[in-house]
Amino acid sequence: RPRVLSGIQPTSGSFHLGNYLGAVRQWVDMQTSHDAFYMVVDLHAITVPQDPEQLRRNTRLSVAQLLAAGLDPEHCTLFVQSHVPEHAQLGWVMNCITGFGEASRMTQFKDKSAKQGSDRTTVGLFTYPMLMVADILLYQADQVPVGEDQRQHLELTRDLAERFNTQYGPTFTVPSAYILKETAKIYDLQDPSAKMSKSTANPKGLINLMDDPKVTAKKVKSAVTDTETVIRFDRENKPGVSNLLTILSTLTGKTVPQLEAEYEGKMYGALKTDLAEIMVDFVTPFRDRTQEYLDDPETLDQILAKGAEKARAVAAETLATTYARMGLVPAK
Ligand code: AQP
Repeated sequence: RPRVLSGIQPTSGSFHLGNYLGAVRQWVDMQTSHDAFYMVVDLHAITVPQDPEQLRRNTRLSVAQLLAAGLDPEHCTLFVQSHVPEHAQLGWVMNCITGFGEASRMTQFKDKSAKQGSDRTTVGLFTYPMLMVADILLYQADQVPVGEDQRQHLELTRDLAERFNTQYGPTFTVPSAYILKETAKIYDLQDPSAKMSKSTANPKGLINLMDDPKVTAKKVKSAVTDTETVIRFDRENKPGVSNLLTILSTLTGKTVPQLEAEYEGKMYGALKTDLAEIMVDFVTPFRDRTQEYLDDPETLDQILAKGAEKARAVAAETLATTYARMGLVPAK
């Protein structure tokens, strides 16, 4: 079975709809067809300041949400990144084979550091992509299911894997990004030209899965559309309506043309009301399941302990080979 690896940050507490449709949903689908490794990337989270108590809480909340979304520890390896020290260790190696200019070209770093200002931007944020490369290469992953915003980091992963393999001999599987065209980028409900993101200026555009379902319904109903009245998919000219159709299509399993036919002659209000209802039906049991996992911390800890053990077995082997290939003398 091909191997798959992906991660999600525990930074915002609640996952948002973009995280779910762009990534986590694919994780769930792939856990049975692939040898799957999924993790909550807390070492990535600390590239920006975190309150310790909140980070602890959000890490557990993230694990609970992944289980609520359908990850099954019997079918996949689910763990917390910092429980497997090899991530930081291989991350260092990746830093050492990356050019400074090359790392400086990462657009996510450029965007985030421009917003934060250079005094508040950490060196950790700069080296974030190389840690992500290590996350992936440690497991010899074939595929990495992510949203469109991660494409450049995946390109870097391929470049570094090839570079290392050329210089030191075949060591890493060169992975490919697994990005589903339809849900690669879910847009902000208030600004459908921007990606839905936890760091949005307007929280009304962001659907958090852990929000009160009433709030979710309200946000859907006040989504920005356009001045036409036709419900049709046209990303260029009708980004708001197209985004709503994408979300509805993914959650119902109906195709976009099917939905266009269904809503022919209907007003935007009808589309929003239906989507609001579908969203509420989705998030209500999701929140309940998440809470159930949170209420049972012992089981959660057991799942994570088992996951870390399985992950470490693979990661340690890759790290040892990497060190040996580079000429580091093994400890006796
Ligand atoms: N809007 C999105 N559409 C599709 N996929 C998305 N992802 C994120 N936003 C969208 C995908 O979710 C996975 C986890 O991402 P992450 O750990 O980087 O989460 P995050 O940083 O908390 O998400 P944000 O909102 O994207 O944060 P900021 O605002 O900091 O940039 C990834 O696979 C990602 O592609």
